[in-house]
Amino acid sequence: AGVDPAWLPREVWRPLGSRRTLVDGSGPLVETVHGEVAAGCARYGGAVVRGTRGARGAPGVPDGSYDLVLRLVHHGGAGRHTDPALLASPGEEGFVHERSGGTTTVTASGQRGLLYGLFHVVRLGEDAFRGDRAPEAHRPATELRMLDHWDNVAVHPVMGQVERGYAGGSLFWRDGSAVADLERVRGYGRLLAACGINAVSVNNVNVHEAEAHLLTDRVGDVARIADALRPYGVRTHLSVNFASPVLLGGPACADPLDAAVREWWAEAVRGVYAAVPDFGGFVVKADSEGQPGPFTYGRSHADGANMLAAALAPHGGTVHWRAFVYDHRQDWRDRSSDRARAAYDHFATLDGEFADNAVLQVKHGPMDFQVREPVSPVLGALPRTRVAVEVQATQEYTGQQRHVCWLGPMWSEVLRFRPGGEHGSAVGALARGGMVAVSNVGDDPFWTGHPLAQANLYTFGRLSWQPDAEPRRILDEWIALTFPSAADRLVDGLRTVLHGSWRTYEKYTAPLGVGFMVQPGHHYGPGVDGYEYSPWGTYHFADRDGIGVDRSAATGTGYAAQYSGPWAELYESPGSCPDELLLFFHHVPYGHVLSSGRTVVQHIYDTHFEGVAEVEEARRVWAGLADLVEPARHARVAERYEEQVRCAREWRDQVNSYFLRKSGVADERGRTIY
Ligand code: GCW
Repeated sequence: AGVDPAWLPREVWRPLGSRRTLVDGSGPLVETVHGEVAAGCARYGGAVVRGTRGARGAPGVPDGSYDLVLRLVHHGGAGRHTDPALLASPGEEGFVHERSGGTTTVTASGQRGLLYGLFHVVRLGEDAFRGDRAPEAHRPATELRMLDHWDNVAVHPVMGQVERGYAGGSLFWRDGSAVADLERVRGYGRLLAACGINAVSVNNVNVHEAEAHLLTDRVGDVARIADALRPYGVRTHLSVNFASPVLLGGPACADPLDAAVREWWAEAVRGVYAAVPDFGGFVVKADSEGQPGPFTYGRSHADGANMLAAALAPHGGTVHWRAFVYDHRQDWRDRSSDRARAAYDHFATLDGEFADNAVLQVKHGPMDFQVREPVSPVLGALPRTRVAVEVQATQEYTGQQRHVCWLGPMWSEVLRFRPGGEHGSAVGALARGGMVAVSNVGDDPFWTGHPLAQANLYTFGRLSWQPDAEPRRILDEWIALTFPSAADRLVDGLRTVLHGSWRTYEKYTAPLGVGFMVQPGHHYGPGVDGYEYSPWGTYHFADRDGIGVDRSAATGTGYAAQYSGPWAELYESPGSCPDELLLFFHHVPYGHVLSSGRTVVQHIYDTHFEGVAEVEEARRVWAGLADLVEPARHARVAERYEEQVRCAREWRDQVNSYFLRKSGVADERGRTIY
């Protein structure tokens, strides 16, 4: 009650709910499917029949008397497909969808497959019940499609309850334990299943004192959450502290090669599986930003990951080991060290050393979720390692869910990038370890704070299922589900305000890939020199003559040489480096002419004026949709546009004034710069 239905408003059930459906098969997720169909039918007058034979319909009733058949076929069971390979191919999570003789059929050999098949029919709406359709197999590109929550159980004095959370408190934790009423958690699982996500990590990767106990004496809390997510095929994972043995009263060290430490972890994992039989595994941030790790004991990150992998393996669990390892106590005076190099320098040489159930979880860019970064060279550098791509749905650096910033196009660019050049595989195919997003969800009634930020969560889910999908098609799907029977004017308006919003955000913030320039600590709003003399390794090096970081091999930090294929060469020279990444790779004078024909400083002025104008225009378009959107949702977005316009102007004026003062170069068009 009081919670936004997001992309599953009741009307989306009308086509299915007004028809006759057979749900055939048995198992807990088949019960979920049946429950969903029954609820739809109760609303819209259809009927659902329950079969449990796993083949050939309910006793005595031919399939043809149903509009929809949702069937779980057991391995080796009798299917009605002429081509058994087609039926076998979808795997545990896939399904086959077809339509003939007035009956739509979804067949799956795994229960999750049936659930995803159901939501496929929901997405198709009336189209699912029209014409004929030859059998199509649908299956996810990768078996792990995960959201990481940076939620603290205890409210952290600096970071609050959800680190980098912009949607209220935690969905899972309240007053120091798992929330008493798990209805919303269950509803979350349902939304996730409807966009293809099958795993959630329920606590922050910075594992503080209270949260460390989730692994042992507090595992009952984790089990309650897992019980709520399980009916929707979502497995629960936990972030753990590498020094857990020490913190939780085990051996006095956490050396991954120490027998007593290994036995401590094996025992802890046995306890977790006793409470959560389908537990997914661990997420680990080690030797990063103050978190403990194997370096303390002179061990490698493969040693660390493999110890946890060994403890998890007998139970079928996976360890997600994050590659976000860098020196956060850098000396800004030292121009030879480069944070961008760190992940590759630490991990590329470990290829082939990780256990089969260890996944290396790599941030999509080499720095930290900036609005524009090159794709991390790590993603193409470990062919013998299961690598997962990590993106950030929570908008830490992209407007903190006060600004509209639809990230579909950015994620799609990452997933389509081919690290080995045009003939090599895309990142979406190389990421055999899965796709992970830092969740943007909290206990906010709209789930994501900004109602339009729901589109990011949905888009991530669908891209994780199909990384080469066209993001605009996914956005249209989200619009159609979230705003059923929307007038064309509303559909057009939503497209207008969302499609270009990432590029708009890029225009009014840090230019040409240089990154950061945010207020230190909370990271909201402009702070051009906010991190310039800090230990965090995030510099732009602007002076009176120029700006940017020389990461070339010839004269800079050598980062560009971490790429293979044609990329190393392309990024090496300012002449061939794409404009949007120029300042990431090169330090150039303000008068340097971009391939667009504009100078760097004029580009900065122009884009900042344009960016603000685009936000003002989006605010106007949104205001014009007031008659077509429910008042509460409209008002929430409208209010956030006020803040976005204010903040974008602040960005424009600070960035433009900064560069005018540094460079002394006037704006060609004589606009107001302070
Ligand atoms: O983006 C940075 C954030 C930290 C975060 C870290 C990480 C959880 O500023 O708050 O810590 O990344 O990814 O581990």
